[in-house]
Amino acid sequence: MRYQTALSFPAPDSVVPHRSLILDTDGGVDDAQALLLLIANGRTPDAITTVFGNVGLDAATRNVLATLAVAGVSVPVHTGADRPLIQPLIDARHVHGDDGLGGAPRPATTAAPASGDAVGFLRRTFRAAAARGDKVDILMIGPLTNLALALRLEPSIEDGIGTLTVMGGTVHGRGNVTPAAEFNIYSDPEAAQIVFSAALHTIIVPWEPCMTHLIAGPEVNALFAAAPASPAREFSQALAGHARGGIVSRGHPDVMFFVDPMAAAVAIEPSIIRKSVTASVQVELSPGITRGMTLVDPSGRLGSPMLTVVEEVDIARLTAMYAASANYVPKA
Ligand SMILES: [Ca+2]
Repeated sequence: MRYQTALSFPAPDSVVPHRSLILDTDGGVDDAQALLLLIANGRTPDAITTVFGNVGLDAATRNVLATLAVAGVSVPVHTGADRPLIQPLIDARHVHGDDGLGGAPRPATTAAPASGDAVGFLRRTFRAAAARGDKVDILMIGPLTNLALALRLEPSIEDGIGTLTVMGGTVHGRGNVTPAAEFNIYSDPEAAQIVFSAALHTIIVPWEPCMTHLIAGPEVNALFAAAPASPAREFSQALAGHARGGIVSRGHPDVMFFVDPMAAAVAIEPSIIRKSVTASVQVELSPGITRGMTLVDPSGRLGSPMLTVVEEVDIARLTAMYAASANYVPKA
């Protein structure tokens, strides 16, 4: 097995052509924000796979197709797993609203999914990349079920997978859905364990830094006030409004946390990472209060591949990348 022990960052964008990028998403509010950030910053995913998570699979797929329609871009969307590998389904509609987009205004028409076989699509794509000596990047911002299934069915696709960027888990053991576990991992711990055990170049954006990289509500207002009026602005502003409203309703100040958009920014511009730890990461699978917890081991004693766990990014650059999505005007 090839273990990744250090990150080598790509040269500036103008020099090296981008690798193809797949986005795997569970269709929540910050997933839509992440997709808009990718599009607005010139890295529209080449394909999208959907998964259950923040909402059910069908709603997640609808939300992705709606976001693409608002942004005026056409990307093939493959629907994937509708449930975890083993455990019962949980969701986060209490955070993302019943529709998963916090009631953001939807476009009148959307495209149809390209297929109902995300796992087959991932296998074919990575297999083909490996065969031509290439790699395809993947950004995962929901439960890791689709990639886990693909890796289990066809382990050799590891050779065609470029950088895997994951929003999920914790670095210091402070979760959100439980005191120990973060939602994306807790939603399918067995899947996460399979993915984190694979010999891949993996960057994890865990929960705790998502709580220290934020933008104040009035700054969000200023961004949108400066953006040209369009259905895209209205949609994006509604997503931000829902995210902020949820935070305020829990008794916190008016801020918006960068969660999935932070992982998206890291995926397309890893040079924004300011602080990270290189560590084995394994997932607690036992029943009980620590199920779904990510154990982060910089010593390497766990013996599994060393991953990069992000602790801090360039907040000014992250904010600028989000601002680009606030200012994004779909091409006619
Ligand atoms: Ca998500």
